[in-house]
Amino acid sequence: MSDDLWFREAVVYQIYPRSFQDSNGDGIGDVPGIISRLDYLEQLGVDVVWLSPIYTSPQDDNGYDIADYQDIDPTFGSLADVDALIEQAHARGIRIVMDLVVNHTSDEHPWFVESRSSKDNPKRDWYWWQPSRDGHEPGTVGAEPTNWESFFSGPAWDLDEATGEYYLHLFSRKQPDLNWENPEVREAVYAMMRWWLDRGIDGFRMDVINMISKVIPLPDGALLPMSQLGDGTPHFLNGPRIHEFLQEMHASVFEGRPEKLLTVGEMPGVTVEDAILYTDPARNEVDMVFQFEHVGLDIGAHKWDRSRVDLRDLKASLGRWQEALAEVGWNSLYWNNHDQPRAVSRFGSDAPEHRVASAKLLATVLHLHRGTPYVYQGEELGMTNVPFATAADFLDIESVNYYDLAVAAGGDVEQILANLRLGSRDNARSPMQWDDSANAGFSTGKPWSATNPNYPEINAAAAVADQDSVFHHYRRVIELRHTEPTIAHGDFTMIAPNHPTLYAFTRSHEGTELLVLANFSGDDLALADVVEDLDGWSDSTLLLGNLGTPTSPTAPLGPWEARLLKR
Ligand code: ISL
Ligand code: CA
Repeated sequence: MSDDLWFREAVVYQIYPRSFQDSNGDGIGDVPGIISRLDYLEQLGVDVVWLSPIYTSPQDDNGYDIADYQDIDPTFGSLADVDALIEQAHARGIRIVMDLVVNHTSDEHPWFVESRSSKDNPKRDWYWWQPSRDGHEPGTVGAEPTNWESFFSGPAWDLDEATGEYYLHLFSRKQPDLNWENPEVREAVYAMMRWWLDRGIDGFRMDVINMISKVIPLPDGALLPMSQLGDGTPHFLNGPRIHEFLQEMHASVFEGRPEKLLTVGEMPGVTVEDAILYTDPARNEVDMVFQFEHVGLDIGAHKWDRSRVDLRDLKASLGRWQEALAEVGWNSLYWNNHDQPRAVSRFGSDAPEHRVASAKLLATVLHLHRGTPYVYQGEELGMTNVPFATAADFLDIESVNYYDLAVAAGGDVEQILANLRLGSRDNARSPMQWDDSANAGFSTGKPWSATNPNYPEINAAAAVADQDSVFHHYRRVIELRHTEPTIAHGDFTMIAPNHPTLYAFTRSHEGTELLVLANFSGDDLALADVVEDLDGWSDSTLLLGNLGTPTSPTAPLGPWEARLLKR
Protein backbone atom coordinates (compact mmCIF):
# COMPACT_ATOMS: atom_id res chain seq x y z
CA MET A 1 0.00 0.00 0.00
CA SER A 2 1.31 3.41 -0.84
CA ASP A 3 1.99 5.70 2.12
CA ASP A 4 -0.54 8.09 0.66
CA LEU A 5 -3.30 5.65 1.54
CA TRP A 6 -2.32 5.06 5.20
CA PHE A 7 -5.75 6.30 6.28
CA ARG A 8 -7.32 3.16 4.85
CA GLU A 9 -5.77 1.13 7.67
CA ALA A 10 -6.51 3.71 10.33
CA VAL A 11 -9.20 4.12 12.97
CA VAL A 12 -10.29 7.61 13.99
CA TYR A 13 -11.48 8.54 17.48
CA GLN A 14 -13.68 11.62 17.75
CA ILE A 15 -13.38 13.79 20.83
CA TYR A 16 -16.05 16.33 21.71
CA PRO A 17 -13.73 18.38 23.94
CA ARG A 18 -16.46 20.06 25.97
CA SER A 19 -17.60 16.66 27.27
CA PHE A 20 -14.40 14.60 27.36
CA GLN A 21 -12.35 15.55 30.43
CA ASP A 22 -12.35 18.67 32.55
CA SER A 23 -8.99 19.49 34.16
CA ASN A 24 -9.78 22.61 36.20
CA GLY A 25 -13.18 22.03 37.78
CA ASP A 26 -15.17 24.55 35.74
CA GLY A 27 -17.41 21.73 34.49
CA ILE A 28 -16.26 21.99 30.86
CA GLY A 29 -13.81 19.62 29.22
CA ASP A 30 -10.54 21.11 27.96
CA VAL A 31 -7.28 20.42 26.15
CA PRO A 32 -5.21 19.62 29.28
CA GLY A 33 -7.98 17.13 30.08
CA ILE A 34 -7.50 15.47 26.70
CA ILE A 35 -3.75 15.26 27.26
CA SER A 36 -4.37 13.50 30.56
CA ARG A 37 -6.33 10.78 28.73
CA LEU A 38 -3.90 10.05 25.90
CA ASP A 39 -2.73 6.85 27.57
CA TYR A 40 -6.31 5.58 27.46
CA LEU A 41 -6.52 6.32 23.72
CA GLU A 42 -3.19 4.65 23.15
CA GLN A 43 -4.44 1.55 24.95
CA LEU A 44 -7.56 1.54 22.77
CA GLY A 45 -5.19 1.60 19.80
CA VAL A 46 -6.65 4.38 17.66
CA ASP A 47 -4.50 6.02 15.00
CA VAL A 48 -6.09 9.44 14.70
CA VAL A 49 -7.93 11.77 17.05
CA TRP A 50 -10.37 14.27 15.55
CA LEU A 51 -11.20 17.18 17.84
CA SER A 52 -14.51 18.99 17.49
CA PRO A 53 -13.84 22.78 17.45
CA ILE A 54 -11.86 24.37 20.27
CA TYR A 55 -11.26 27.75 18.61
CA THR A 56 -12.32 31.13 20.03
CA SER A 57 -16.10 31.12 19.92
CA PRO A 58 -19.19 32.58 21.58
CA GLN A 59 -20.34 28.92 21.79
CA ASP A 60 -23.72 29.53 20.23
CA ASP A 61 -23.37 26.11 18.54
CA ASN A 62 -20.75 24.74 20.96
CA GLY A 63 -17.81 26.00 18.95
CA TYR A 64 -19.13 25.42 15.41
CA ASP A 65 -19.43 29.22 15.39
CA ILE A 66 -15.84 30.44 15.23
CA ALA A 67 -14.74 33.99 16.01
CA ASP A 68 -10.98 33.43 15.59
CA TYR A 69 -9.66 30.47 13.61
CA GLN A 70 -6.12 30.97 14.88
CA ASP A 71 -6.63 30.98 18.59
CA ILE A 72 -8.06 28.61 21.22
CA ASP A 73 -11.09 29.50 23.30
CA PRO A 74 -9.94 30.10 26.90
CA THR A 75 -12.66 27.64 27.96
CA PHE A 76 -10.61 24.89 26.32
CA GLY A 77 -7.07 26.12 26.95
CA SER A 78 -4.41 27.88 24.90
CA LEU A 79 -2.34 27.44 21.78
CA ALA A 80 0.49 26.24 24.04
CA ASP A 81 -1.83 23.49 25.31
CA VAL A 82 -2.57 22.45 21.73
CA ASP A 83 1.14 22.37 20.91
CA ALA A 84 1.62 20.09 23.91
CA LEU A 85 -1.28 17.91 22.82
CA ILE A 86 0.15 17.53 19.32
CA GLU A 87 3.57 16.65 20.70
CA GLN A 88 2.29 14.16 23.25
CA ALA A 89 -0.12 12.53 20.83
CA HIS A 90 2.62 12.16 18.23
CA ALA A 91 4.89 10.62 20.85
CA ARG A 92 2.25 7.88 21.15
CA GLY A 93 1.84 7.48 17.39
CA ILE A 94 -1.53 9.25 17.37
CA ARG A 95 -2.28 11.88 14.73
CA ILE A 96 -4.35 14.97 15.50
CA VAL A 97 -7.01 16.19 13.10
CA MET A 98 -8.82 19.49 13.71
CA ASP A 99 -12.34 20.47 12.77
CA LEU A 100 -12.45 22.99 9.94
CA VAL A 101 -15.65 25.05 9.96
CA VAL A 102 -15.50 27.33 6.94
CA ASN A 103 -18.97 27.27 5.44
CA HIS A 104 -19.70 29.92 8.05
CA THR A 105 -18.04 31.92 10.80
CA SER A 106 -19.42 33.36 14.01
CA ASP A 107 -21.20 36.69 13.64
CA GLU A 108 -18.55 37.85 16.14
CA HIS A 109 -15.69 37.02 13.77
CA PRO A 110 -13.89 40.28 12.79
CA TRP A 111 -14.58 39.45 9.12
CA PHE A 112 -18.33 39.56 9.74
CA VAL A 113 -18.13 42.53 12.09
CA GLU A 114 -16.46 44.46 9.25
CA SER A 115 -18.76 43.03 6.63
CA ARG A 116 -21.92 44.13 8.41
CA SER A 117 -20.53 47.59 9.26
CA SER A 118 -21.57 49.18 5.95
CA LYS A 119 -22.68 48.33 2.44
CA ASP A 120 -19.39 49.55 0.99
CA ASN A 121 -17.05 47.89 3.45
CA PRO A 122 -14.33 45.97 1.53
CA LYS A 123 -15.43 42.77 3.30
CA ARG A 124 -19.14 43.29 2.52
CA ASP A 125 -18.93 40.67 -0.21
CA TRP A 126 -17.29 38.09 2.09
CA TYR A 127 -20.78 37.03 3.19
CA TRP A 128 -24.16 36.69 1.46
CA TRP A 129 -25.89 40.07 1.76
CA GLN A 130 -29.12 40.74 -0.12
CA PRO A 131 -31.96 43.27 -0.04
CA SER A 132 -35.47 42.16 0.83
CA ARG A 133 -37.54 40.32 -1.74
CA ASP A 134 -38.94 42.59 -4.50
CA GLY A 135 -41.94 44.54 -3.31
CA HIS A 136 -41.54 43.47 0.35
CA GLU A 137 -40.69 45.83 3.20
CA PRO A 138 -37.57 44.60 5.05
CA GLY A 139 -38.53 42.85 8.26
CA THR A 140 -42.04 41.86 7.18
CA VAL A 141 -43.16 38.22 6.94
CA GLY A 142 -41.89 36.62 3.74
CA ALA A 143 -39.51 39.48 2.91
CA GLU A 144 -36.41 37.26 3.11
CA PRO A 145 -34.46 37.09 -0.17
CA THR A 146 -35.21 33.35 -0.50
CA ASN A 147 -37.64 31.11 1.36
CA TRP A 148 -34.97 28.73 2.71
CA GLU A 149 -35.37 27.20 6.14
CA SER A 150 -32.29 27.12 8.36
CA PHE A 151 -31.09 23.78 9.78
CA PHE A 152 -31.85 25.11 13.24
CA SER A 153 -35.48 26.13 12.44
CA GLY A 154 -36.87 29.41 11.12
CA PRO A 155 -35.73 31.38 8.05
CA ALA A 156 -32.10 31.10 6.88
CA TRP A 157 -31.88 34.91 6.61
CA ASP A 158 -31.63 37.61 9.24
CA LEU A 159 -32.21 41.30 8.73
CA ASP A 160 -29.40 43.62 9.73
CA GLU A 161 -31.28 46.74 10.82
CA ALA A 162 -28.34 49.10 10.35
CA THR A 163 -27.91 48.52 6.61
CA GLY A 164 -31.40 47.21 5.89
CA GLU A 165 -30.09 44.06 4.17
CA TYR A 166 -30.37 40.38 4.99
CA TYR A 167 -27.48 37.95 5.50
CA LEU A 168 -27.65 34.21 4.87
CA HIS A 169 -27.13 31.67 7.66
CA LEU A 170 -27.83 28.03 6.86
CA PHE A 171 -27.37 27.27 10.58
CA SER A 172 -27.97 29.66 13.51
CA ARG A 173 -28.26 33.43 13.07
CA LYS A 174 -24.88 33.59 14.80
CA GLN A 175 -23.35 31.49 11.97
CA PRO A 176 -23.37 33.68 8.81
CA ASP A 177 -22.35 31.83 5.63
CA LEU A 178 -19.07 32.85 4.00
CA ASN A 179 -19.23 33.76 0.32
CA TRP A 180 -16.86 31.30 -1.36
CA GLU A 181 -17.40 33.02 -4.71
CA ASN A 182 -15.04 35.70 -3.43
CA PRO A 183 -11.40 34.62 -4.06
CA GLU A 184 -10.19 36.67 -1.07
CA VAL A 185 -12.35 34.51 1.21
CA ARG A 186 -10.89 31.35 -0.23
CA GLU A 187 -7.29 32.57 0.09
CA ALA A 188 -7.90 33.66 3.70
CA VAL A 189 -9.23 30.19 4.54
CA TYR A 190 -6.33 28.43 2.80
CA ALA A 191 -3.78 30.62 4.59
CA MET A 192 -5.35 29.74 7.91
CA MET A 193 -5.25 26.03 7.04
CA ARG A 194 -1.57 26.22 6.11
CA TRP A 195 -0.87 27.95 9.42
CA TRP A 196 -2.40 25.01 11.31
CA LEU A 197 -0.55 22.41 9.26
CA ASP A 198 2.70 24.27 9.88
CA ARG A 199 1.89 24.03 13.58
CA GLY A 200 1.95 20.25 13.28
CA ILE A 201 -1.60 19.01 12.97
CA ASP A 202 -2.25 16.07 10.66
CA GLY A 203 -5.33 17.10 8.74
CA PHE A 204 -8.87 18.40 8.84
CA ARG A 205 -12.40 17.17 9.24
CA MET A 206 -14.28 19.65 7.07
CA ASP A 207 -17.63 20.69 8.47
CA VAL A 208 -20.53 20.71 5.92
CA ILE A 209 -17.93 21.29 3.23
CA ASN A 210 -20.32 20.33 0.42
CA MET A 211 -22.41 23.43 1.22
CA ILE A 212 -19.80 26.06 0.29
CA SER A 213 -20.82 26.45 -3.37
CA LYS A 214 -24.30 27.90 -3.89
CA VAL A 215 -26.42 28.21 -7.03
CA ILE A 216 -26.42 31.84 -8.21
CA PRO A 217 -28.70 33.73 -8.09
CA LEU A 218 -29.95 31.99 -4.94
CA PRO A 219 -33.34 30.47 -5.91
CA ASP A 220 -36.37 29.69 -3.74
CA GLY A 221 -36.80 26.07 -2.66
CA ALA A 222 -39.85 23.81 -2.82
CA LEU A 223 -42.15 24.41 0.15
CA LEU A 224 -41.56 22.10 3.09
CA PRO A 225 -44.51 20.09 4.45
CA MET A 226 -46.74 22.16 6.76
CA SER A 227 -44.44 25.18 6.47
CA GLN A 228 -44.18 28.60 4.82
CA LEU A 229 -40.48 27.93 4.34
CA GLY A 230 -38.72 26.12 1.52
CA ASP A 231 -36.02 23.46 1.14
CA GLY A 232 -32.87 25.24 -0.04
CA THR A 233 -30.71 22.11 -0.11
CA PRO A 234 -30.84 21.48 -3.90
CA HIS A 235 -29.32 24.94 -4.29
CA PHE A 236 -26.35 24.55 -1.96
CA LEU A 237 -25.55 20.84 -1.51
CA ASN A 238 -22.82 19.73 -3.93
CA GLY A 239 -23.17 23.07 -5.72
CA PRO A 240 -21.80 24.05 -9.14
CA ARG A 241 -18.26 25.02 -8.08
CA ILE A 242 -17.71 22.57 -5.20
CA HIS A 243 -15.21 20.32 -7.00
CA GLU A 244 -13.30 23.33 -8.29
CA PHE A 245 -13.08 24.80 -4.76
CA LEU A 246 -11.88 21.53 -3.22
CA GLN A 247 -9.26 21.04 -5.91
CA GLU A 248 -8.07 24.59 -5.46
CA MET A 249 -7.88 24.04 -1.69
CA HIS A 250 -5.90 20.86 -2.23
CA ALA A 251 -3.40 22.58 -4.50
CA SER A 252 -3.06 25.56 -2.22
CA VAL A 253 -2.90 23.75 1.14
CA PHE A 254 -2.03 20.08 0.86
CA GLU A 255 0.09 19.58 -2.24
CA GLY A 256 3.80 19.17 -1.71
CA ARG A 257 3.63 18.64 2.06
CA PRO A 258 6.21 16.12 3.23
CA GLU A 259 3.61 13.86 4.85
CA LYS A 260 0.27 12.68 3.59
CA LEU A 261 -2.36 14.47 5.68
CA LEU A 262 -5.94 13.38 6.34
CA THR A 263 -8.93 15.15 4.83
CA VAL A 264 -12.48 14.09 5.49
CA GLY A 265 -15.43 15.99 4.10
CA GLU A 266 -18.56 16.03 6.20
CA MET A 267 -21.21 16.01 3.49
CA PRO A 268 -24.91 15.84 4.28
CA GLY A 269 -26.92 14.82 1.21
CA VAL A 270 -23.95 13.44 -0.71
CA THR A 271 -24.84 10.66 -3.16
CA VAL A 272 -22.59 7.71 -4.01
CA GLU A 273 -22.03 9.23 -7.45
CA ASP A 274 -20.83 12.50 -5.87
CA ALA A 275 -18.73 10.59 -3.36
CA ILE A 276 -16.77 8.84 -6.08
CA LEU A 277 -15.84 12.23 -7.52
CA TYR A 278 -14.98 13.72 -4.13
CA THR A 279 -12.73 10.83 -3.07
CA ASP A 280 -11.11 9.55 -6.26
CA PRO A 281 -7.42 9.96 -5.26
CA ALA A 282 -6.61 11.04 -8.80
CA ARG A 283 -8.88 14.10 -8.49
CA ASN A 284 -7.14 15.59 -5.41
CA GLU A 285 -10.23 16.68 -3.48
CA VAL A 286 -10.65 14.83 -0.13
CA ASP A 287 -9.63 11.41 1.16
CA MET A 288 -13.07 10.34 2.29
CA VAL A 289 -16.60 11.55 2.78
CA PHE A 290 -18.65 11.41 5.95
CA GLN A 291 -22.14 10.72 4.60
CA PHE A 292 -25.53 10.54 6.27
CA GLU A 293 -27.67 8.12 4.30
CA HIS A 294 -27.69 5.32 6.89
CA VAL A 295 -28.43 7.68 9.79
CA GLY A 296 -31.41 9.13 7.91
CA LEU A 297 -33.24 5.83 7.44
CA ASP A 298 -35.09 5.93 10.76
CA ILE A 299 -36.24 9.52 10.20
CA GLY A 300 -39.79 10.04 8.95
CA ALA A 301 -41.79 12.99 7.65
CA HIS A 302 -39.67 15.50 9.57
CA LYS A 303 -36.34 15.21 11.31
CA TRP A 304 -37.88 14.78 14.77
CA ASP A 305 -40.07 11.89 13.66
CA ARG A 306 -38.00 8.81 14.42
CA SER A 307 -38.73 5.10 14.42
CA ARG A 308 -36.64 1.96 14.68
CA VAL A 309 -34.65 1.38 11.49
CA ASP A 310 -35.58 -1.70 9.43
CA LEU A 311 -32.39 -3.76 9.23
CA ARG A 312 -33.08 -4.53 5.56
CA ASP A 313 -32.96 -0.80 4.77
CA LEU A 314 -29.77 -0.39 6.76
CA LYS A 315 -28.08 -3.24 4.90
CA ALA A 316 -29.30 -1.96 1.54
CA SER A 317 -27.84 1.47 2.21
CA LEU A 318 -24.49 0.47 3.68
CA GLY A 319 -24.18 -2.33 1.12
CA ARG A 320 -24.80 0.03 -1.78
CA TRP A 321 -22.02 2.33 -0.56
CA GLN A 322 -19.69 -0.66 -0.25
CA GLU A 323 -20.39 -1.65 -3.83
CA ALA A 324 -20.27 1.82 -5.31
CA LEU A 325 -16.90 2.69 -3.81
CA ALA A 326 -15.36 -0.74 -4.35
CA GLU A 327 -13.06 0.36 -7.18
CA VAL A 328 -12.62 4.10 -6.76
CA GLY A 329 -13.14 6.27 -3.72
CA TRP A 330 -13.36 5.84 0.04
CA ASN A 331 -15.97 6.21 2.76
CA SER A 332 -16.07 6.84 6.48
CA LEU A 333 -17.80 4.29 8.70
CA TYR A 334 -19.68 5.44 11.78
CA TRP A 335 -22.74 4.78 13.91
CA ASN A 336 -22.65 7.99 15.88
CA ASN A 337 -21.00 11.35 16.36
CA HIS A 338 -21.73 14.48 18.40
CA ASP A 339 -24.88 15.16 16.32
CA GLN A 340 -26.44 11.71 16.57
CA PRO A 341 -28.17 9.72 19.29
CA ARG A 342 -26.11 6.97 20.93
CA ALA A 343 -25.60 3.93 18.69
CA VAL A 344 -26.37 1.24 21.25
CA SER A 345 -29.72 2.90 22.04
CA ARG A 346 -30.55 3.44 18.39
CA PHE A 347 -29.27 0.42 16.44
CA GLY A 348 -28.59 -2.03 19.28
CA SER A 349 -30.39 -2.51 22.57
CA ASP A 350 -29.69 -0.57 25.75
CA ALA A 351 -31.78 -3.01 27.81
CA PRO A 352 -29.51 -4.25 30.64
CA GLU A 353 -29.44 -7.86 29.37
CA HIS A 354 -28.44 -6.90 25.81
CA ARG A 355 -26.43 -3.69 26.06
CA VAL A 356 -22.95 -5.19 26.21
CA ALA A 357 -23.56 -7.80 23.52
CA SER A 358 -25.25 -5.39 21.14
CA ALA A 359 -22.56 -2.72 21.58
CA LYS A 360 -19.94 -5.33 20.67
CA LEU A 361 -22.04 -6.51 17.73
CA LEU A 362 -22.22 -2.96 16.39
CA ALA A 363 -18.44 -2.64 16.65
CA THR A 364 -17.86 -5.91 14.81
CA VAL A 365 -20.28 -5.13 12.00
CA LEU A 366 -19.13 -1.55 11.38
CA HIS A 367 -15.39 -2.10 11.65
CA LEU A 368 -15.49 -5.06 9.29
CA HIS A 369 -16.84 -2.94 6.44
CA ARG A 370 -14.54 -1.35 3.90
CA GLY A 371 -13.84 2.27 4.85
CA THR A 372 -12.24 4.17 7.73
CA PRO A 373 -14.06 3.57 11.03
CA TYR A 374 -14.81 6.38 13.48
CA VAL A 375 -15.31 5.76 17.19
CA TYR A 376 -17.18 8.54 18.97
CA GLN A 377 -16.11 9.09 22.59
CA GLY A 378 -17.97 6.75 24.93
CA GLU A 379 -19.09 4.45 22.11
CA GLU A 380 -16.25 2.13 23.15
CA LEU A 381 -17.96 1.85 26.57
CA GLY A 382 -21.42 1.24 25.15
CA MET A 383 -22.63 4.61 26.50
CA THR A 384 -26.39 5.06 26.05
CA ASN A 385 -28.85 7.85 25.38
CA VAL A 386 -29.55 10.05 28.39
CA PRO A 387 -32.88 9.84 30.29
CA PHE A 388 -33.67 13.56 29.95
CA ALA A 389 -36.68 14.49 32.11
CA THR A 390 -37.81 18.02 31.27
CA ALA A 391 -37.41 20.64 28.54
CA ALA A 392 -34.80 22.41 30.67
CA ASP A 393 -32.46 19.40 30.34
CA PHE A 394 -32.03 20.03 26.62
CA LEU A 395 -29.26 22.52 25.93
CA ASP A 396 -28.40 22.16 22.24
CA ILE A 397 -29.48 25.04 20.01
CA GLU A 398 -31.15 22.70 17.53
CA SER A 399 -33.23 21.08 20.29
CA VAL A 400 -34.04 24.34 22.06
CA ASN A 401 -35.18 26.04 18.84
CA TYR A 402 -37.30 23.05 17.86
CA TYR A 403 -38.93 22.90 21.29
CA ASP A 404 -39.73 26.63 21.36
CA LEU A 405 -41.15 26.75 17.84
CA ALA A 406 -43.10 23.49 18.15
CA VAL A 407 -44.64 24.51 21.46
CA ALA A 408 -45.47 27.98 20.12
CA ALA A 409 -47.18 26.31 17.15
CA GLY A 410 -49.45 24.46 19.59
CA GLY A 411 -47.70 21.07 19.47
CA ASP A 412 -48.21 18.44 22.17
CA VAL A 413 -45.48 19.02 24.77
CA GLU A 414 -45.19 15.36 25.78
CA GLN A 415 -44.79 14.33 22.14
CA ILE A 416 -42.18 17.03 21.55
CA LEU A 417 -40.22 15.87 24.60
CA ALA A 418 -40.48 12.26 23.44
CA ASN A 419 -39.08 13.30 20.04
CA LEU A 420 -36.21 15.11 21.73
CA ARG A 421 -35.37 12.14 23.94
CA LEU A 422 -34.90 10.01 20.84
CA GLY A 423 -33.32 12.53 18.52
CA SER A 424 -31.63 15.32 20.46
CA ARG A 425 -27.94 15.87 19.84
CA ASP A 426 -27.65 16.30 23.62
CA ASN A 427 -27.72 12.49 23.88
CA ALA A 428 -24.20 12.35 22.51
CA ARG A 429 -22.92 15.27 24.54
CA SER A 430 -23.27 14.11 28.14
CA PRO A 431 -19.95 13.86 29.99
CA MET A 432 -17.63 10.98 29.20
CA GLN A 433 -17.97 8.35 31.92
CA TRP A 434 -14.50 7.71 33.30
CA ASP A 435 -15.15 6.05 36.66
CA ASP A 436 -17.72 5.65 39.44
CA SER A 437 -16.68 8.73 41.41
CA ALA A 438 -18.75 11.94 41.48
CA ASN A 439 -19.68 13.25 38.00
CA ALA A 440 -18.25 10.07 36.50
CA GLY A 441 -14.73 11.41 37.01
CA PHE A 442 -15.35 13.98 34.27
CA SER A 443 -15.12 17.04 36.51
CA THR A 444 -14.73 18.02 40.13
CA GLY A 445 -17.21 20.85 39.44
CA LYS A 446 -20.76 20.83 38.14
CA PRO A 447 -20.69 19.45 34.56
CA TRP A 448 -22.13 21.80 31.91
CA SER A 449 -24.48 19.01 30.80
CA ALA A 450 -26.07 16.34 33.01
CA THR A 451 -24.09 13.14 33.59
CA ASN A 452 -25.92 9.97 32.59
CA PRO A 453 -27.06 8.34 35.87
CA ASN A 454 -25.85 4.94 34.63
CA TYR A 455 -22.18 5.93 35.09
CA PRO A 456 -21.59 3.83 38.25
CA GLU A 457 -21.98 0.78 36.01
CA ILE A 458 -20.91 2.08 32.59
CA ASN A 459 -17.49 3.71 32.88
CA ALA A 460 -13.98 3.46 31.50
CA ALA A 461 -12.27 2.30 34.71
CA ALA A 462 -14.61 -0.68 35.02
CA ALA A 463 -14.33 -1.45 31.29
CA VAL A 464 -10.53 -1.33 31.17
CA ALA A 465 -10.36 -3.70 34.17
CA ASP A 466 -12.67 -6.26 32.53
CA GLN A 467 -11.27 -8.24 29.58
CA ASP A 468 -14.83 -9.03 28.46
CA SER A 469 -15.91 -5.39 28.29
CA VAL A 470 -17.10 -3.40 25.30
CA PHE A 471 -13.83 -1.44 25.54
CA HIS A 472 -11.66 -4.52 25.04
CA HIS A 473 -13.88 -5.64 22.17
CA TYR A 474 -13.24 -2.31 20.45
CA ARG A 475 -9.54 -2.65 21.23
CA ARG A 476 -9.52 -6.06 19.54
CA VAL A 477 -11.45 -4.99 16.47
CA ILE A 478 -9.15 -1.97 16.04
CA GLU A 479 -6.11 -4.21 16.40
CA LEU A 480 -7.51 -6.57 13.75
CA ARG A 481 -7.68 -3.72 11.23
CA HIS A 482 -3.94 -3.28 11.74
CA THR A 483 -3.03 -6.96 11.53
CA GLU A 484 -5.50 -8.47 9.04
CA PRO A 485 -5.11 -6.78 5.61
CA THR A 486 -8.41 -8.23 4.37
CA ILE A 487 -10.27 -5.82 6.65
CA ALA A 488 -8.82 -2.69 5.10
CA HIS A 489 -8.42 -3.94 1.55
CA GLY A 490 -10.73 -6.88 0.88
CA ASP A 491 -13.78 -7.09 -1.37
CA PHE A 492 -17.20 -6.95 0.25
CA THR A 493 -20.19 -9.22 -0.45
CA MET A 494 -23.50 -8.91 1.39
CA ILE A 495 -25.29 -12.16 2.29
CA ALA A 496 -29.04 -12.64 2.75
CA PRO A 497 -29.84 -8.95 2.17
CA ASN A 498 -33.57 -9.54 2.70
CA HIS A 499 -33.30 -11.25 6.06
CA PRO A 500 -34.90 -9.02 8.72
CA THR A 501 -32.48 -9.67 11.61
CA LEU A 502 -29.28 -11.21 10.19
CA TYR A 503 -26.47 -8.87 9.08
CA ALA A 504 -23.97 -11.08 7.25
CA PHE A 505 -21.21 -10.44 4.74
CA THR A 506 -17.90 -11.75 3.52
CA ARG A 507 -14.65 -9.94 2.85
CA SER A 508 -11.97 -11.49 0.66
CA HIS A 509 -8.43 -10.56 -0.20
CA GLU A 510 -5.50 -12.52 -1.63
CA GLY A 511 -6.90 -15.94 -0.73
CA THR A 512 -8.17 -15.02 2.73
CA GLU A 513 -11.87 -14.91 3.42
CA LEU A 514 -13.68 -13.41 6.40
CA LEU A 515 -17.32 -13.94 7.31
CA VAL A 516 -19.30 -11.71 9.65
CA LEU A 517 -22.52 -13.11 11.14
CA ALA A 518 -24.53 -10.78 13.34
CA ASN A 519 -27.93 -11.24 14.93
CA PHE A 520 -29.71 -7.89 15.30
CA SER A 521 -32.34 -9.25 17.67
CA GLY A 522 -32.94 -10.59 21.17
CA ASP A 523 -34.01 -14.03 19.81
CA ASP A 524 -31.90 -17.00 18.74
CA LEU A 525 -31.21 -17.22 15.04
CA ALA A 526 -30.53 -20.49 13.17
CA LEU A 527 -28.24 -19.98 10.19
CA ALA A 528 -28.58 -23.22 8.23
CA ASP A 529 -31.52 -22.16 6.03
CA VAL A 530 -30.44 -18.57 5.74
CA VAL A 531 -26.80 -18.57 4.69
CA GLU A 532 -25.85 -20.57 1.62
CA ASP A 533 -22.69 -22.69 1.57
CA LEU A 534 -22.37 -22.46 5.31
CA ASP A 535 -20.75 -25.93 5.43
CA GLY A 536 -17.61 -24.45 3.94
CA TRP A 537 -17.21 -22.43 7.15
CA SER A 538 -17.64 -25.27 9.64
CA ASP A 539 -13.85 -25.58 10.16
CA SER A 540 -13.14 -21.87 10.08
CA THR A 541 -11.42 -19.94 12.86
CA LEU A 542 -13.30 -17.64 15.19
CA LEU A 543 -11.34 -14.36 15.16
CA LEU A 544 -13.78 -12.48 17.34
CA GLY A 545 -17.04 -13.27 19.13
CA ASN A 546 -19.16 -11.54 21.72
CA LEU A 547 -20.89 -14.38 23.58
CA GLY A 548 -17.99 -16.71 24.32
CA THR A 549 -16.88 -19.58 22.10
CA PRO A 550 -19.76 -21.21 20.20
CA THR A 551 -20.06 -25.01 19.94
CA SER A 552 -19.24 -24.63 16.25
CA PRO A 553 -18.52 -21.61 14.03
CA THR A 554 -21.86 -22.11 12.31
CA ALA A 555 -24.01 -22.88 15.37
CA PRO A 556 -27.21 -20.80 15.75
CA LEU A 557 -26.57 -17.23 16.89
CA GLY A 558 -27.70 -16.21 20.36
CA PRO A 559 -29.36 -12.85 21.13
CA TRP A 560 -27.24 -10.01 19.62
CA GLU A 561 -24.44 -12.47 18.92
CA ALA A 562 -21.82 -11.47 16.34
CA ARG A 563 -19.06 -13.69 15.00
CA LEU A 564 -16.09 -12.95 12.83
CA LEU A 565 -14.80 -16.08 11.07
CA LYS A 566 -11.70 -16.57 8.94
CA ARG A 567 -10.77 -19.25 6.41
O1 ISL B 1 -27.19 17.65 13.42
C1 ISL B 1 -27.87 17.57 12.45
C2 ISL B 1 -29.23 17.08 12.54
O2 ISL B 1 -29.54 16.73 13.83
C3 ISL B 1 -27.36 17.90 11.12
O3 ISL B 1 -28.27 18.56 10.34
C4 ISL B 1 -26.10 18.72 11.26
O4 ISL B 1 -26.44 20.03 11.54
C5 ISL B 1 -25.33 18.63 9.97
O5 ISL B 1 -24.93 17.32 9.86
C6 ISL B 1 -24.11 19.53 10.00
O6 ISL B 1 -23.35 19.31 11.13
C7 ISL B 1 -22.18 20.03 11.34
O7 ISL B 1 -22.34 21.43 11.13
C8 ISL B 1 -23.18 22.11 12.04
C9 ISL B 1 -22.90 21.76 13.51
O8 ISL B 1 -23.96 22.23 14.31
C10 ISL B 1 -22.75 20.27 13.71
O9 ISL B 1 -22.41 19.99 15.05
C11 ISL B 1 -21.69 19.82 12.75
O10 ISL B 1 -21.36 18.46 12.92
C12 ISL B 1 -22.96 23.58 11.80
O11 ISL B 1 -21.59 23.89 11.88
CA1 CA C 1 -12.31 23.01 32.12
